[in-house]
Amino acid sequence: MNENKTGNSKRQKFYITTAIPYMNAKLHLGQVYEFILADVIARYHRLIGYDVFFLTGSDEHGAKIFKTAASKGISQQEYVDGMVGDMKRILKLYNISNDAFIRTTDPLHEKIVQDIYTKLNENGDIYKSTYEGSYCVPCETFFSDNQLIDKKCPQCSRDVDWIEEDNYFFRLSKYEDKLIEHIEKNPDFVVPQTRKNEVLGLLKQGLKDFSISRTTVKWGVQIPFDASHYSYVWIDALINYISALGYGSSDDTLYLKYWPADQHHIGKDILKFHTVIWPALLMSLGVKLPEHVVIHGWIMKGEEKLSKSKGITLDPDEMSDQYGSDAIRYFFTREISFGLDGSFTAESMQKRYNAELSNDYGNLVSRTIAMIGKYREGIIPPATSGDPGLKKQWLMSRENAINAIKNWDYAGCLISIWEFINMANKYIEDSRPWELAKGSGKDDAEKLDNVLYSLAESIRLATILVFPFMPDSCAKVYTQLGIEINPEDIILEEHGCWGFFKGSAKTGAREILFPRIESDKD
Ligand code: ME8
Repeated sequence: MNENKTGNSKRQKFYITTAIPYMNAKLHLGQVYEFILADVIARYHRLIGYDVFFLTGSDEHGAKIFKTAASKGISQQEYVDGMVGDMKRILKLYNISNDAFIRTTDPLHEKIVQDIYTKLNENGDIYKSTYEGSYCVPCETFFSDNQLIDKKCPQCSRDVDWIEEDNYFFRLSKYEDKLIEHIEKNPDFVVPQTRKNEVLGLLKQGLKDFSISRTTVKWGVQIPFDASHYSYVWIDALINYISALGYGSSDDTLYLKYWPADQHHIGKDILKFHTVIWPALLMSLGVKLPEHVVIHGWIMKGEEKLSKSKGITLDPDEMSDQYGSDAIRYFFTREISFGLDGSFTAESMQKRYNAELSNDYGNLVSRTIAMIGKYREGIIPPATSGDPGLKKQWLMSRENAINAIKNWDYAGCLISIWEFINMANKYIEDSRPWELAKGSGKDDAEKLDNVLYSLAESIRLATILVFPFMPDSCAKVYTQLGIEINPEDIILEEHGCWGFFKGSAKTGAREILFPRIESDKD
């Protein structure tokens, strides 16, 4: 965990979370997509000076995990420990910069879940009744008869279990009007807008109280006022967003500092849990609601939805081996309009990779470093006044990129950055440095200095904005420019001014950032 997090920073706080994936199988790229989306936003907020706390973690209880561990003949704890180790490895592989990692089997989390059950009970929001209905184990969700499709789960089309048991219920219906009021008064509570309308539609159909305990699934948090009941896995999981901050515990410094969450990032299948049930629980606890619940679309493989349990998967290791994790981060943020579903195909990946990464960005860096090597013995000229066109475009691209990211418009942000990158590419053609290099006059030498400095400065600046999307490659660009800075320490307001770089640096060894992908046909 970042040690500065409890310091007395005057910077504005920013708390961002992802959903916590079930630990019943290896992560697939749909879940990694969510980490990437949140990570880009977290990194952008650090860049523009916020005090960021970025949380992710693992959902480790429930029937699904219980059954998976049992089928492997190992203890549940042993099983989830292994799965969490693998998840952390993948987070690292994709450069996800989370500040903390919460596990729902952490004893402190379990204690906070119990305390919350006690509080909900004391508030009169829990009562005991008989539950009769269908339960889908892979989705960890209850369904009423009229929700089932051909007697199967409406989400994953699999068989459901019939459950008949005494359960504790949460008075969700009590919060219906308050939830509608909150969503109407805070039009950006649920984004994008289409999802907000979907939630309002759900709420206006009416809310039923729902079961929040189980007696049959014992792999979970024991209900403090009735030892024969265990928490419904979703209640346990949702609480992670505040338990990770120490809510209600003896050390709630992080909670006091960072709650309410600024952004919860989730996928569209778990919208109701985050925009209806979670806010209702918080209302019952008297806790502020998160600012935004940000809902992304679905990553598909061709026409098919990814699903660990159905074995349709894009494997994060294979994808990273094949393209590099930066290129994957770039592809999914550039390709998919935020909130919509998107499909991965090798063809579309190759097209973007070769055109935008290899040609536009990679070649700009490689040509510039080569020219500095050839014409100035590898020394970037000292700062000049710089090209006015590039300077102007930088200011525009910078502003547009930041505005886009504030509206979750990842593709728009990258388009603005690429406008600048492509202007720098055009500037090479227009300013014809190879001809200036042939001239023998002082004027030509000065012009060439100006061109080479302007290009190096443009690359440095563009790279500041590219960094949240592709952290590995940006570190390599700085090394090639001979700039000794940890990109994590860059603050846009200070480092993002044209002329901040004083030049005169010795460039590092040239390295191809994105080697072209040659297709079989080439
Ligand atoms: O739902 N494309 O866990 P999970 C895009 N444990 N996003 C996808 C996706 C896909 N193909 N498949 C899954 C759970 N996701 C709960 C969360 S939070 C308190 C508890 C997203 O492993 C999904 O929408 O099924 C969710 O946001 C996240 O990955 C984890 O999904």
